[in-house]
Amino acid sequence: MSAPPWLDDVEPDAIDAAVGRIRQAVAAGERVVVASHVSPDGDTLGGALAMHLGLQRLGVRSTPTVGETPLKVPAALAELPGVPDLLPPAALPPPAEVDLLITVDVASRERLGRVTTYLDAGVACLVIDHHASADGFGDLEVIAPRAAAAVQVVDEILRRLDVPLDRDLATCLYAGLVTDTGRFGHTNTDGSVMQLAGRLIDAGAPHAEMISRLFDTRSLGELQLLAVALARLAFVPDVALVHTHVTHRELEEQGLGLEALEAVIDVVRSADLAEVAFVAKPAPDGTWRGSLRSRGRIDVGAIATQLGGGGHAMAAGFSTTLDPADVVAEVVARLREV
Ligand SMILES: [Mn+2]
Repeated sequence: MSAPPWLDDVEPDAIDAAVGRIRQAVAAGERVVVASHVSPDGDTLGGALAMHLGLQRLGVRSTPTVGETPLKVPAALAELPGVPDLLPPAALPPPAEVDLLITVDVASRERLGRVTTYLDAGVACLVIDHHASADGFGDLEVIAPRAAAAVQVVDEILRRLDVPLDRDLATCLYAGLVTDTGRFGHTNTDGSVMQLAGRLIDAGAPHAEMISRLFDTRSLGELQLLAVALARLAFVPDVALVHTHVTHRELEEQGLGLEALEAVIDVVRSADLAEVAFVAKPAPDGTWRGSLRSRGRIDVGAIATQLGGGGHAMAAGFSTTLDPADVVAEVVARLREV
């Protein structure tokens, strides 16, 4: 098997150093905490749980966590192996008893939530990530900006540690791979992604079941919210913009959080005539967050930047105090200048 292309952009010694540090943890009987970022998704949770289970296979005392209280695991990820081992921040061992913190898919210190207490106390930290914007809070870092998912890096490290790929590990890693590639639909899906997917399915990752749970399962409330958003859907033909919004009250009525609006954006952006999709999401403080998606012809990152936000060419966002009708007018004005 040839080396995956994303390895080209990783500091040459970084993976060896990470593997060496974990071997040291094994040899010295160290205590390790493995952390996901707050509001965990499939990549950070799948990657952290795979690392945790891998460490356990090596005989390391490992504890996985998410630095928020209450610790909420999305329903679609609740069945992942290792989830029962997750400890909330209050139940974690004190810094003096922890030798190493490993973070997975955590691009910035604040995304660690309450786990930052370990950093503040000077606990050694190994960062495993694939964000180009990673802010360098670790003592040792393996950052792979061209990897589609952090789980690819976790897999590489576990492989070099000779941890056998079993069904549980494969299931966790697969959750990250399908999440961050949009079930292999995003442009970050390359041969190395598909090769890893093949290995994970061969090792027992329940492919169809996971896709169904992660992408094709919605609560009734989420569907009702979608109905509200779609009833309000509007189209601006000259700039090929589809847009809608959902109010804070409508979210509350369904007992849903802002993350439920990701599904709304995914459906709205599928409109065949749309080059750009825009959804205004109500922030808890009464302001709005604008989410922009492009089909590829228009750089929505540039538009979001003009409006005080940022992001990528295909997906971007910004915050605003304008109400949805006014913010749509702003977006349309910017699109007319493109
Ligand atoms: Mn990720």
